[in-house]
Amino acid sequence: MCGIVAAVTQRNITNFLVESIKKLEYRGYDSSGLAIIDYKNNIIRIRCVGKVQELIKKVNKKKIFGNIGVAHTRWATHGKISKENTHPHISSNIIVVHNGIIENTSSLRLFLKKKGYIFYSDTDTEVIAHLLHWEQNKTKNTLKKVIQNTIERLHGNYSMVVIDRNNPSRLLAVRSKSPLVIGLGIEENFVASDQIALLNITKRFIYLEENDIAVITKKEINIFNKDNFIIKRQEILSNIEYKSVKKGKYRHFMEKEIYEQPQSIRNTLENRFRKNKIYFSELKLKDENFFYNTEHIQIVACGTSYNAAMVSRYWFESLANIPCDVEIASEFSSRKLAIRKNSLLITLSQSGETADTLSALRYSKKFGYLGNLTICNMENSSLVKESDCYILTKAGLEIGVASTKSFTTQLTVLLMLVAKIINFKQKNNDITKKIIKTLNILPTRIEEILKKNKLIKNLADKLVNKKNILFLGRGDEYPIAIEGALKLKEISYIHAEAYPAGELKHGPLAVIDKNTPIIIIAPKNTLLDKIKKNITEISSRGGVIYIFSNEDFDYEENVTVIKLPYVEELIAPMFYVIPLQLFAYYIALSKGKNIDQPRHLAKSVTV
Ligand code: HGA
Repeated sequence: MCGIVAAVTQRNITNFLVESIKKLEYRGYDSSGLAIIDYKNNIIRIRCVGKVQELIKKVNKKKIFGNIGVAHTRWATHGKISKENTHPHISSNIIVVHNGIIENTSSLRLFLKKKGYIFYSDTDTEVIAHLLHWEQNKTKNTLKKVIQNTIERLHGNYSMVVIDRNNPSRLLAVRSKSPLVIGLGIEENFVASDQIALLNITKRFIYLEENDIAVITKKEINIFNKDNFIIKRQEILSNIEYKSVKKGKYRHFMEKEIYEQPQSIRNTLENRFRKNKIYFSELKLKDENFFYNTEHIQIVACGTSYNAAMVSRYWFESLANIPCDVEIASEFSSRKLAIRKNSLLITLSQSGETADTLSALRYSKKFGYLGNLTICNMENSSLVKESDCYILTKAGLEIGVASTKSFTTQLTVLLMLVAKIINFKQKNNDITKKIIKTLNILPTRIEEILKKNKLIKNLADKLVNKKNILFLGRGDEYPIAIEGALKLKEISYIHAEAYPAGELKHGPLAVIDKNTPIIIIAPKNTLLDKIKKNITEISSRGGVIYIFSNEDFDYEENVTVIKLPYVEELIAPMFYVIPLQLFAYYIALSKGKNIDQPRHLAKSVTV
């Protein structure tokens, strides 16, 4: 959350800053701003509420020339959405953009007010700016030393870029909890929260690690670790294609990403099967010992990743016979854990920067887990770096805030992992063979269901004005119902809830009336007879039901069947989530919502 871009260059950086910050808008879109030190050594700051497009309009009306500057797109945590609270924040000669939360803001504010500082915003970031200025004035130290002294007083997260107008040849970048990447140019250098902001300028990147401070000029980059030693961080060459961040023929990134799922799954499966065995090149031999010894699996995740984990619990237990628990990351790290014997911790996150999941991983290290594994879409992410081992989903860049292809590729990896663990634990190879065979069919099955988009659009047109919608499922389709409800809430703002179909009569049945449609995921499987009984219970109480199924039903009024193509039971969760993604998308489209950037949300939840 919050996007940062900074540059120190030979050329005028104004256009670069606005174009690059636009690419980080997915990280926060409450407001955006930039500050440039111009050729006359003035600080030119432009800020505005709303989309980066508003900032671009404002910037285009001015002629600004400078070689050093920063830009920021905000997802507010401290202080309302207003121009005053928009970054960059300035204290005299010090300019700061920040991603994170300073927990001791109140006491530091009080301290600084007593020293005579005036606050123009309610943000924690302005506290950092004033504190840096106060420290610099008091000690006359170098900016690096000033930052090092200042961060000792900060409690919380503070990835930031700082510029000093009195020495406008360097950027200082500090990484604490949220990612920062340095882009290497020729006699110019850049910083950003995510490499996609810089891909049209460079392919060469250096990722800062926790507590690094980088001093960056046009020609030089010096990185200091938390013990103040100069440290060499690895330079990587990005293989992400710049064109992949365009919408192409689609109206929204979310729509594009829904349709990309067959290919993302193919990419995720590629080169991972050998002689009926699963092979992850990312895993070392020693990592595989974890699987051999695993007697319990604990998965920790948030949001859509949590829903994927919930599906996999059914697989781990029913196919591999390994007990599996799944927990929301923020809850996991708020309690004292009693861990199971030989328990493997698995974290799941698209970005690998999800703050709650990272905290949970760090917290888990205080307990005696057998080891930890992360399943993630970003190879250079914090979760990958801090975990014992990792497996990558190959979803490609996901820009839409509402996750789609991350979910189905996570499920693909999780099912492969189940097969891999079975390889280690059981002599019988039949289940692994079946999983491999079925996973190979999955992309085609998804292509088949994507062709049914008109059926889903018709349903969305029918239900677009509803205030509440319920989703029901049983077994591994229950988490799919949860994911369907989450997608609908995220992008259409319609209130939606999901329940296991058998649970309705224990309370929620009371809310059923003709205005609350119920979408039931009911594929032809071993649970179908049970779900049919639940359908009867609801329809006899006047509930209006829409069933997504590949089975024929002979119900009468109030029940509509949306007949979907055949799918193998094993991969039904990845298949049935597709119509739910499309359903949410079409409803939000008809309502004219901002689908890729829904209100109050942001992608990559780093705070
Ligand atoms: N706390 C700062 C930055 C917020 C942030 O990093 N969001 O992801 C603010 O509220 O402006």
